[in-house]
Amino acid sequence: MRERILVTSALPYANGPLHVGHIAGAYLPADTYVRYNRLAGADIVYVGGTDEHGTAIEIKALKDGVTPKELVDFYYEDMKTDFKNLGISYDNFSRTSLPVHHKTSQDFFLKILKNGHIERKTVTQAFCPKCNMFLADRYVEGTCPACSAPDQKGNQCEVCGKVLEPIELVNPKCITCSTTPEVKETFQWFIRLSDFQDELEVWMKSNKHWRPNVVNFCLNWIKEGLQDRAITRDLQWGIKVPLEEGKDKVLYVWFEAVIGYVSSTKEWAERMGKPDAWKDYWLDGKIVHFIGKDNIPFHAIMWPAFLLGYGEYEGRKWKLPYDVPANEYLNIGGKKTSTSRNWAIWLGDFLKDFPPDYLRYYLTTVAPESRDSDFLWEDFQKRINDELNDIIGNFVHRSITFAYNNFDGKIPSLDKSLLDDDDKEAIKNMEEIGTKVSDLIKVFKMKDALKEVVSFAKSCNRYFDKKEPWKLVKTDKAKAANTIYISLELAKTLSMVLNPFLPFSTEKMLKEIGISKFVWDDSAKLLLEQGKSLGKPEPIFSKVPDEEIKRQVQKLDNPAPMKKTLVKKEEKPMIPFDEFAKLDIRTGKIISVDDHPKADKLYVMKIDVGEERTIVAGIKSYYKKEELIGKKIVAICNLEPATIRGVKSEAMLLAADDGKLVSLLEADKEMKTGAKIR
Ligand code: B3M
Ligand code: ZN
Repeated sequence: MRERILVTSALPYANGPLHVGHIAGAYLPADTYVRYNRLAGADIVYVGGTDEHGTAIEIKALKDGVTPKELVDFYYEDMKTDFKNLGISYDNFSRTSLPVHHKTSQDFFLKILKNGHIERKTVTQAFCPKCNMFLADRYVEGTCPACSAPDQKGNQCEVCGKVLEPIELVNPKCITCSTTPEVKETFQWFIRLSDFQDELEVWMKSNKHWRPNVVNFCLNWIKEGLQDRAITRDLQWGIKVPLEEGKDKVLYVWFEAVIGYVSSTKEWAERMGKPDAWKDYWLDGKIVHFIGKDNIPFHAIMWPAFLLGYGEYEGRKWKLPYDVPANEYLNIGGKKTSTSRNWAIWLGDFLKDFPPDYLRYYLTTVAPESRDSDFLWEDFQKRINDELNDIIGNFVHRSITFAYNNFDGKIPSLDKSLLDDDDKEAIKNMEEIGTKVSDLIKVFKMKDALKEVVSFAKSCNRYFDKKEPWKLVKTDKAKAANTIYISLELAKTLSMVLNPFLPFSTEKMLKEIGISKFVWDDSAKLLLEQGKSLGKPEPIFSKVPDEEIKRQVQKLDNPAPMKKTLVKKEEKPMIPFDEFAKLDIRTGKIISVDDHPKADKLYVMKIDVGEERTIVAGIKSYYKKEELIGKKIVAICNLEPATIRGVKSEAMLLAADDGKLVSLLEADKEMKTGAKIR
């Protein structure tokens, strides 16, 4: 049976652009894994999306002077574009602000509550007397109580990784006004993680195939004894707690964000026209979460606890994560990426200057799989020039060019009776490389897998050099043909096994060899059609010049100031005059005004627009009845009637709305009613 796998990448906060550190951690390795599995014939779905709630969003919006909604709308598009340009091949890229996610999260909350693992508790919370609000998470900063690192946020210490409550910080400050917060009473809902302590421990110990750093981190956490965790917050922006007493609170972003993986899978299934398909993966598949190391506790302890707490879904248990291949950090030039200090290489910028595969290649060679690693511009140049260009690109290009120039642009024929030991060894290498690479990808060792490919490419070049086809072609054309046929097969295999890593360039390479579709196992086969025409060879890569690297280093040292989020104001499309002329706009007079029987903010009015019409208008907060009666107004008279809370409205008053005030458009008192406006 085909293996059924669901792969997720962490949902990035939609509060700033993506940088290469993000990519190395949770996105590129996931994409490589997914692309390999698709070629290998697995039934695999890859989902992600943006994380659009929580204080990380609210605070950035506040800083940029936009609303949270405007902020996330902007970065959702921005990230989606960046991911696409880098070839991150999501089957679905969702957003946690979508209704499907709100519903799914509330369902999780209510189910876990019903199963008795969530309880309401009185809590003391940081409260800023000056700002007059409770300070959730990142609204408080101070010194980490565990490792004494200064300037840590109230949710988690970036230095030692400890997950915190804001009031645990030493020397806490309100981030808005620097006031020392008070501690005040309120209530929140808590999940009793201790209910799952034993089950999680047994499970974690059984995860022998996981990276040891992840398992050890979690076992230490579990050993300390799992504490109850608040899963609600006093914020406006977010998913409402689905209970009457909780209507002013929202679900904690880390409670709902992980559920976003389920919501995104649901959205995918819906789009595919098989709305139940998500269940196959979540109730009966292998779930793999790609994340950065700071997200380990949320994915490997809390998320499994939520899934256990939910109990069965339609009689089946949720699958706990099959693996959580967390990566360490990618530093930049020896220093930790810091968006606040503007020390970062932004993905969008990078892709303006280099092809996406250059980044994919380099980031895989320095993947922080077992320890922090470093992005160094000089190293980048060296890898691209000496490996990607000189070893990989060169072999493919020289093989195709040789065939193109010496064999009429066609794939030469193979005479098996003439194969010598070198040929046989080259073919053997070709047959084996696919398995070597896939064995490593399957256990998330992308870096080692790519190393195997590079050493295979080296062996291909050695074969070519040793055979000296440029001499052979003059002395023994049949043997030269064999060499070039085999070289083309090697180039094909090289392109195929590189495809999960470098999807853009390998597609071009394969096209030159005449292949558009393939499966992983093809990489082990001699399958080129003799006599078939080759595409015109073009160099696939080119060297990165010294000046370019200098420019990049300078840019890193003197970055352009961070731009504020630019939110485009809504633009209305131009419409032809004919469309406008269809509107029947007339002057009218208000005859009577009554309260709407079922709505606080609405009036029901009678107006005279040449004939009498009933109209429902939401202007009660702005006008008293006596201000309205007798007023000469302007109304659109041919909109389809709408029934508003049970009353049919037969026209629409025109009014200006600047966000604060609403003002009815008026005609002069002397104006007749029913006059046409054009
Ligand atoms: N948004 C934190 C981050 O971007 C958080 C991940 C959520 S994964 C469900 O690193
Ligand atoms: Zn304050």
